[in-house]
This record gives sequence, structure tokens and C-alpha cells, in this order.
Amino acid sequence: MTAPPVSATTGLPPTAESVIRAFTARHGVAPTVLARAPGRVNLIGEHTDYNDGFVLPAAIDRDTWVAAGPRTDGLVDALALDEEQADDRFPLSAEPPHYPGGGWRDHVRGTLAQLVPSLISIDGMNLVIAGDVPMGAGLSSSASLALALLRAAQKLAGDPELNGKQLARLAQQAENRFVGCQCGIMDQLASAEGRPEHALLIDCRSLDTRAVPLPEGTTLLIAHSRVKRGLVDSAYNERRAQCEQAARALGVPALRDATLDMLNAAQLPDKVFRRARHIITENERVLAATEALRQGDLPRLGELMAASHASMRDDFEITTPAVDQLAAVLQQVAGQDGGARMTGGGFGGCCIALLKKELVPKALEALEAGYRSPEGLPALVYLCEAGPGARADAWTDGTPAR
Ligand code: GAF
Repeated sequence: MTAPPVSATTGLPPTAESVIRAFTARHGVAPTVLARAPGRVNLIGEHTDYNDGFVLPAAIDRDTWVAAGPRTDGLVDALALDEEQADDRFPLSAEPPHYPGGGWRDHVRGTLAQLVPSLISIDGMNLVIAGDVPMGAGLSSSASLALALLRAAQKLAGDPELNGKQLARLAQQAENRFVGCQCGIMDQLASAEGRPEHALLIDCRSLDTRAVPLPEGTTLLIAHSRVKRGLVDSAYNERRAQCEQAARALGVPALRDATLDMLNAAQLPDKVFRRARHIITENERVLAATEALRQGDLPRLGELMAASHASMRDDFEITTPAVDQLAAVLQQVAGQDGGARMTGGGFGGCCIALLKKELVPKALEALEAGYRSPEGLPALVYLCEAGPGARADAWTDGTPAR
């Protein structure tokens, strides 16, 4: 599945056209803002972000879109086209109530709560939301929703100065406070600052980002195992707690500051030792993979991605047998011409292969022959390119006002 084509008349993909149409139908006027933010795929550097370490994601060419317009009664009216046209209405405030059923409404309420009243002044807004970032696949559909909402609200409020890093931090805080996942900053920052044809090396301590060109002639093949990421938040938060325990025991502010020598000299319980070893070695792999990408050294990149997968499987214990099988099939196809590994938080979800474009047909055949989920389903494949980060345009009379 490649990214959807854009319309010849508006230059927009069908999802963007659908939010504009639905907005006009619901509110009787056209939106005044159209915002979009991409999902992300992580090439390497898993669970290193909340250890102040390094990650190497790319924004993908699939987005959450938000059509927005102003209100004057202090309320937010939100319609989610992908949630069977479900809607929500709530007062715009710093402490909106949680929605009893949770889900997408808490993402919207929690994200907008980060902005008001201290950062933007706005009297309410109408929002229509839809996207083509696969949901629940570990491709950060929720970070892309948050960034699209923040960019839309910022534009509606007259563009107060808030840069991508600030917006990413607000989106992360919303997830931590409202949704209950103690996630790091990677997904939000990748969605905020992604760049076409590039991955983004992020230093999660300073939040410095460096765009790293993807080798020419390669593509991003994402294969979904169809294993649902069960108990993701509790297992994720547990891994985070184990990393913090290791950092405390080693006497460092975060595992970013630890070395293998320090770890080997300490007396840590086996599980905590292995969690820390994954983080320390994964940080080294991210920096080495950045160098391999710069040099166009695909065999080295492949080695590093395979080592990352093995470390997630054996030390961090976040893969599943089906995901291991999926990664093995893709690694076999990539050979010396790319690499593959599980991507994202783990416990199911997707594998990423960065490989030469001409290997795509072979990869599709190999997946068909060599992979089935525990329920007997084939992998779902998304062919992606690295895309731009979140942005919003003013929208006048059916065209972007630039
Ligand atoms: C999830 C989290 F949201 C990220 O912050 C990151 O920790 C990732 O899992 C694992 O690398 O996507």
C-alpha cells in the first residue's frame, strides 16, 4: 500500500478533501485552517528516548488532517471521521474532564488543554479530524493527531510563536498526563520536525535534531505483523521504571550517561541489567547507524538493525515470536542491500525495512510465502517515503491562503 494520490484540482489527498467537505457540511462554512501532521517510523533507537538518549526516526508520508474554524462560545466541537463520525464537545480549559470512555477524545481534550490559557488565547474551535496513518500499528497515529491539533490551534490563534520542539513537548505532556503512557519525546518530535527524504537524528536530552539523508535509491517498507499491541502502556511503563532503577543504581542522571564498564561492575538484578544493556548498546547503535546512512553503507546499517532487533528480543524483551519471524523474513530479503527490525514500542506492531527499491517485489513475495500472524493472516505492507513535519495553512474560499 503506497501513500494515496493527490487530487489534480486541489493538490490534496482524499483524506484532506474529506475533512474539508465534512467541516463545511457540519458548520455551514468552510474551515479557515487546514493542518496536517505525519506519523513516524523509527529506523533505530528503541526506548532510548526516555533515557535521554539518541533515536533515528523518519516522518512518513501519511498524515492526520484537521480542518478547523473559530467559535466564540469557549467550546471545542470535534468530529472524528475515522471513529465512525463520533463527535465530542467540551469547554476549552487547562483542566477539561477526562472523557468517561477514554480513546481519541482524551487525546483531543488533553492536547488542547496544554495550550490554554497560558500559551494561546482563543474563544473555542470547530475541528474535523481524519487521517491515513495506520492506527494501533506503532506508527504514532496519536502523536500525529496531537501535532495536527496543536498546529491547527496555533494558526487559529493568529500564529503565536511556538516552535516544533515546544509543540512536541506539549504533545508528549498531554500523552503523559491524559492518556497514561509515560512515553518519551521521539514520536512527537519526529512528527513536528520531519523532513522529506531524511531521517532525523534526535538527541533526546538537548532536543537537538539533525537531518540525515536516506541513501539514494532506497525505500521504507513497513510490514505490520497484525499482532495487536496488548497491555502496551503497562509493559511500557514497567520498562521505563526498570531503566530508571538501573540509572539510580549506577548513580547517573539517566542511562544515556552509563557505560558497559559501569554496568558490568555493578551488581544489578539480571532483568534490570539486561534492560540497561539494551539502552547502552542501542545508543551506540543509533550513532553508528547515522554514520552508516551518511556513508550509504547498507551492509553496516543492516548489521546494526539486526543487532538492535536481537537486543529488543533478548535484553529488553519487547518483541513477540511473530514479530521475530517477520523481521527475519525481511532481513533475509534485505541481505547486504538494507536492513530490518521491529520498530516502535513493541509487543506487536510493525517491522521496518530500509532497502533498495528494486527489492520491494522480492520482499512482498517473501512476506507472502514466509509470514503469517498467529491468526493466520498475512502481513499488511505500507510502502512509505520520508515526509515533511507538521504544519498548518490558512484556508480561504477553498484554497490555501499563503
Ligand atoms: C513509543 C513511545 F511513545 C516513544 O516515546 C518511544 O519510547 C518508543 O515507544 C520506543 O522507542 O512509541
